[in-house]
Amino acid sequence: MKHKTRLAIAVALVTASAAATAQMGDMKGMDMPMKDMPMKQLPAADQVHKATGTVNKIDHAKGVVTFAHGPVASMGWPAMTMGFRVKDAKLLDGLAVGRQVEFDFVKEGSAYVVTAVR
Ligand SMILES: [Cu+2]
Repeated sequence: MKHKTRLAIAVALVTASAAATAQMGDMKGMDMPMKDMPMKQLPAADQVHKATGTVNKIDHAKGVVTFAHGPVASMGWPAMTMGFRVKDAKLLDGLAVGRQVEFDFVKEGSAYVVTAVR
């Protein structure tokens, strides 16, 4: 009799623990999309982002420089190649294709605008 009770408790415990594990698994699954939710990660509009990159292309007419840039943690960006507008056309003067630079940029509407190059 005592044996049976113990067994029942053991089974109940295992079941409860399995349920808890399953639940944690579910929560873990939910954790990912929550972390990726853009609303929480959206940087402030006037935030200055810093990046390093190699100049890939310079378009003086459009005032656009294309960088192969490294990851930008403040934007949640991986490394990629993309075009940036420049705040001031003079910023393009010191650039040359292949040159490695550090640069600052801000988000202006849907565009990314370089504000400084070092
Ligand atoms: Cu990018």
